[in-house]
Amino acid sequence: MRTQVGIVGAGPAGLLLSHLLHLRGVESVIVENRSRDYIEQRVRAGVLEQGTVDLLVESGAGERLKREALVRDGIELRFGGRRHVLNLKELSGGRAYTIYAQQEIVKDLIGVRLAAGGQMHFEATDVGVHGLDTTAPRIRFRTDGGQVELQCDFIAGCDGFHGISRPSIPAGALTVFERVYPFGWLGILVDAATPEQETVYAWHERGFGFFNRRSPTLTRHFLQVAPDEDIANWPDERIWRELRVRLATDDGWQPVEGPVLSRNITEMRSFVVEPMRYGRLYLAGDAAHIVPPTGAKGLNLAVADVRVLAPALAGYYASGRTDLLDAYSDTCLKRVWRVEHFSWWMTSMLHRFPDDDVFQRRLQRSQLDYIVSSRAAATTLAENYVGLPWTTAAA
Ligand code: FAS
Repeated sequence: MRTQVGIVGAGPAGLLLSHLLHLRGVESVIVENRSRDYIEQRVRAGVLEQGTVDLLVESGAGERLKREALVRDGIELRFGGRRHVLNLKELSGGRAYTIYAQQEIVKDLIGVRLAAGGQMHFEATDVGVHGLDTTAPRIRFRTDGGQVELQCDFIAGCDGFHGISRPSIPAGALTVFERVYPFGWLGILVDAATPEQETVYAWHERGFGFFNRRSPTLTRHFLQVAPDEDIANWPDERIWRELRVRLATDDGWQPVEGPVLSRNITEMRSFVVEPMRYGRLYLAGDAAHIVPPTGAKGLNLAVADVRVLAPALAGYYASGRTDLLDAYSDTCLKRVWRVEHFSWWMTSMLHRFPDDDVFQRRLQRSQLDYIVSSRAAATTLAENYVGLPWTTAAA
């Protein structure tokens, strides 16, 4: 088989890249090792920056998002039993954030790709990339029909942190920057109708707590737990008991309990590789960088990468220009490191660290008190949370 751009992975990065390339007349084929059904059910992110929403809507992949998503103006910082709502929209000059589940974006993007005749191979096995430092790289994989070799001009490695693209790059060609946090997040998705309210970030003696209203009938909660925690040790009642304690307020707020639809424990790490390219292989999304979910940035950063990569590839086909391709990694890494800092900062401020002492706790509390009492400090959080404006024009 032959195509212009071979894409490994049908997550938000791979699917959106294929869609944006299609809009620019560039052909692509996606190779995904999971089933369509599995990736359309996989619960992950749900907080979208203004820019992510604008790009999905402008590119024609946001019709359902516009109808069903929840647009939020603020977040609530909760500590010392008090609630502190930050109006992010007002603080950031009118930019808000949107709540719409990642799996719904994946469904929408698969929908627009199929409607446009897009080629996607699900449940591919033995996926491998080859000839990366040649002008004819190839993706090899197996389907029910047998062994396939997909010849490409370029390969986009959009296969996430545990994919095969990044490890296919020769050792020494990449520099790795990493920080693994000494805790994880136990996350639950709950079938519970809750009244309108802002996303809650709680700082508590017993560890971090989180609440967000994913839809009028679904809520998402996270609890800080030990990094090697076994989810079997957390029956529903223990989860609710801990949420009631960590999210408690002087005015008696209580989480609305309901059937737990999904649960998992996510490790927390910050990870970046430089450069985000090797030969004709371009890494995008979690394949190149990971942020702890405290800043709600993972999905948005994947979108930011392909927003740079799509016009760079299209520019090559339109006029043979390679300057945007050559600048791809440096362009993306500016935003990557800004977002890495914000996510590390939110994580450091809101979690208990095993080795922290009362001095560390006082510093965290002072940071929180400063944010809720200083417009300058609140504005810093706000503009990073809703997403800094794109610095690069969509060429
Ligand atoms: P993805 O991981 O989404 O997609 C990669 C795709 O490649 C997957 O479909 C995978 O099946 C496929 N693939 C992997 N190996 C392959 C191979 N060898 N061959 C072919 N295909 C292969 N972010 C937030 O902001 N908030 C959250 O609450 C949040 N929760 C998360 C929970 C979990 C458990 C995880 C892992 C991440 C979470 N994130 C969250 C971050 C998440 O949203 C990612 O940043 C986002 O999925 C990145 O998108 P992609 O880069 O497209 O990678």
